Amino acid sequence: GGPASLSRFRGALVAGVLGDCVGGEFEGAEEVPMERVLQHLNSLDDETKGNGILDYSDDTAMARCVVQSLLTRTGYDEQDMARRFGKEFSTSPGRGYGSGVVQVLKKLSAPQLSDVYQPARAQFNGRGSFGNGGAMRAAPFALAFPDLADVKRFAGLGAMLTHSCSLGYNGAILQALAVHLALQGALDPPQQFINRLIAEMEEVEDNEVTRNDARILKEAEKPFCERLHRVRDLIDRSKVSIEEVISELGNGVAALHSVPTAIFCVLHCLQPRECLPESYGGLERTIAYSLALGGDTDTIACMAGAIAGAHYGIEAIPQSWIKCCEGAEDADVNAGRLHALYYQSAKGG
Ligand code: R7I
Ligand code: MG
Ligand code: MG
Repeated sequence: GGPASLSRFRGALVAGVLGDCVGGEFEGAEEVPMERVLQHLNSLDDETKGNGILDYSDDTAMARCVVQSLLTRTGYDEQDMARRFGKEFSTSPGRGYGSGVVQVLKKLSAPQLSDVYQPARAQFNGRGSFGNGGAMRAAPFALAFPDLADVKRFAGLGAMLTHSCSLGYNGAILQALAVHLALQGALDPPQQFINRLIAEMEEVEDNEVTRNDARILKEAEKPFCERLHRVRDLIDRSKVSIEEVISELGNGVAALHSVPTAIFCVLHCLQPRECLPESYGGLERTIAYSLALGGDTDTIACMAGAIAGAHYGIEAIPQSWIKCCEGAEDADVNAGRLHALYYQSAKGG
């Protein structure tokens, strides 16, 4: 479809859910041979397996809260979104949440809470979390707001409800930016796409808070920009091993070690790759490749899936995969609603 077509909205929201659901199998695994990844993905096509459903995890549970809040409030409402996170956690605490964020979510479900950003600020001795929990649920912000400045502002604020460290919420901004640009059809050529992301993140990371967090955590002055330069170097090379990707970009639970990685997965898989079946299209390649990195596979595949889905559109997603994943059909319906909200906002209404 063309820029910001319904197909791209549906692709983004549905492929994010798929990445989470199929990635759950390997979360935390140190080494995942591609053979095992392909076996896992092939089993989704196997009707005789009795239509086993793969459950979604916290990534999708929280993204659903973001979607519902943006739709119900027709925009960003911090009180409403915080309340939904708290309620979702108290209803289904077993979705695999990060060990720290659980404390925040318990506090967010308390009805007398007035400053909804306060619980997040109390995390990790007052420094706030740099986990990827803000980034994993950032895609819907790109689907609700047509204006780039709004996407950045609200993706950041929405992440701060649980992640008050700049290395956490800036990762959410980067993920939302990537989905926003992919939705416009700006993912290809990849060099240009990365340059756009770097230019935007130069601005996002140009402040005292970010510099201070980076200093304390012994990272580069603009940590996400530095990682994006590494992504650019890696996509320039004809051959890159999985080990190199992991050592250069990471595959861990920190936003800094997973959002640039997810972006790399999408760009690397724009072309056919030797290690992946010829029958796979770009979206299938992206999901498979993300899982083969190991580590935080559900979250990296979820974020890469959302970006790739925005680029390729819903038609690129195998029906059999959609049928196997909890929440995928819901995501498809909600993508249509976000599409309507996006165009309502675009008209200034
Ligand atoms: O970021 P968060 O919501 O976790 C998301 C991850 C995804 O992979 C999901 O799929 C799920 O599995 O969890 O949860 P947090 O607890 O805020 O952060 C995740 C982890 O990052 C923490 O449990 C810590 O191990 C680590 N972490 C930190 N460690 C030290 N100092 C995050 N921030 C810090 C920190 O400041
Ligand atoms: Mg998860
Ligand atoms: Mg995860």
